[in-house]
Amino acid sequence: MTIPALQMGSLGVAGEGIWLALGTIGMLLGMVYFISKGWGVTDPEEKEYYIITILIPGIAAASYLSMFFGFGLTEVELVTGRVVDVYWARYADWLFTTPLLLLDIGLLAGASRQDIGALIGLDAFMIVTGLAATLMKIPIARFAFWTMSTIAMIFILYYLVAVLGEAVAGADEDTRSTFTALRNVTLVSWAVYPVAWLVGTEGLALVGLFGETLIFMILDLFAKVGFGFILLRSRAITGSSAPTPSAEESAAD
Ligand code: RET
Repeated sequence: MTIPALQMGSLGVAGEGIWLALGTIGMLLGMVYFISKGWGVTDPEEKEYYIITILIPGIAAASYLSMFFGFGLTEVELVTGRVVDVYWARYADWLFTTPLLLLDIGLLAGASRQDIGALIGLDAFMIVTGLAATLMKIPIARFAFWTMSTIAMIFILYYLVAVLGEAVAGADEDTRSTFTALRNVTLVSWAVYPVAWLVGTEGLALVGLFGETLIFMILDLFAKVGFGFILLRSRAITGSSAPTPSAEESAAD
């Protein structure tokens, strides 16, 4: 006897359930690692980074689990008759986690509230227009919204380099090098998302749901857990950026 819900949960539509399961586990492991690393941190500024960075894989784990159980999945029937399987839960995940990633990097760079606000506003616009692209029934409308979303993404990436790059210029060496590493992870991983959408089932369907789910899982783990690893291992987040006296200096006092 087969239980449809379980079978669906374990396999997905095209066997992609395996990637959703791995995505859930990867996010949970990342979250548990970040929690254990942050346990006992008392410095308020450092705590803030931990809270944001723990939430990111936590939200993603919930989204991946819902997709694994087939809850975050819907079908869109295009006017052409093609039926697209859409994991909408990703967009719910991204709507919350991408602003948190930008908040982390903005705080690290010492960006102004206005600049962080502008980045987050653009980001919400990118995700919502991306979701619109995904749910539209008319192919040309899908590509029009994809283009809008991609333009918003290009602005975000430009902002990261130009505006945040300028904000971080006066910071200490640890902060600057951590910022550069996080910025590069973000530039590289984010830029692949619209391409994955375009070649995947939502776009030109050159890659099936199985391959596309794998690509998104790798990107999500890199952009969230890889990002968190770099940030939380850095000395840039410990306390204020004022240098702490070295052991010899304190002993000499
Ligand atoms: C979509 C489709 C439409 C065009 C663009 C997209 C961009 C998505 C991005 C997602 C980033 C997600 C991250 C998740 C967490 O780790 C919506 C796929 C531009 C950039 C970083």
